[in-house]
Amino acid sequence: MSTHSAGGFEIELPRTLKAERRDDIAILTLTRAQKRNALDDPTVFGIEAFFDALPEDIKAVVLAAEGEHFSAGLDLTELTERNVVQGIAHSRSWHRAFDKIEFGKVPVVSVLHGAVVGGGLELAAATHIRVAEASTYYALPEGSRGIFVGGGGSVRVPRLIGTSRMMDMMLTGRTYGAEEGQALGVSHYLVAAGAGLAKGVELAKRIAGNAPMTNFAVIHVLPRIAEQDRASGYLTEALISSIAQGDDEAKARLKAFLEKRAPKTVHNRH
Ligand code: 1HE
Repeated sequence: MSTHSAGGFEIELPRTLKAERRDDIAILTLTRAQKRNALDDPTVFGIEAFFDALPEDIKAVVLAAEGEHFSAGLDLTELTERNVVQGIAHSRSWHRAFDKIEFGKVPVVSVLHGAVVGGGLELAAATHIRVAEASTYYALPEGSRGIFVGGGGSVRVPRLIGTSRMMDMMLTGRTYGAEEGQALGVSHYLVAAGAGLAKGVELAKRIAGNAPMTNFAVIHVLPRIAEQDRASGYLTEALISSIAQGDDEAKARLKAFLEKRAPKTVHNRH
């Protein structure tokens, strides 16, 4: 694997990835446009290494992609060589890498455009906030390729759009466009062509300004509560809300509001 050092980060990345620092946020970009950002092993391992090694002073990450498409999914040239045991190990390596995003150190905003298909959708689904440009479309072509999702898609995508819609996508090759994806809740923000990165950075900066404890609770605790029974959920909520309140940062922010030094919660247009 040919590697290069990465935009001020103490890590070697494969040529298919680029990292950049902007104050307290990082931008990780897929740079394999000539292969439509197909995800080969070095790229997936690079994503894992990047999120593993994220420095403490980075408070949010933007995941973007060069070229016309966010990602064409799994690199299909790698697929023909694997036996069953290797296939399981490969799928588990994607789970490990994408878990580093979903249950990592900081919130991750993905910026989508063009094809967000197969493993590309699995990758996007592991991020916390999705910004879609108008060119975005979503597909799960695994059905037509004779395979199955292996990057956590069967766990994450039904949580976004429901099992029945995912079945339709996989069985019939149904695709969803950017507006449909927005209506279904795949993306949180729908923006014009070319406007995704600026929006993603704006959102990441806002997220980076939150108390770290709140960001931790939102990405680590909220999804766990959603999977608990009601009684356990209420208890977990009581524990984490009390922990968050007890943090000095929360006390300072509440004091600032009560002393009229903090912004009010008004409706903001997106
Ligand atoms: C690839 C891949 C790939 C492109 N693996 N090489 N994913 C898919 O089934 C989607 C497959 N890709 C496509 O349908 C199309 O490439 C796109 C609609 C995304 C873009 O079309 P287009 O016309 O812009 O590009 P292209 O001419 O098809 O591709 C350009 C190059 O990228 C070409 O290589 P070249 O050497 O001939 O220039 C393509 O072969 C290459 N390329 N996509 C490898 N996916 C953990 S399990 C997850 C399971 C999945 O993700 S299955 C879904 C796989």
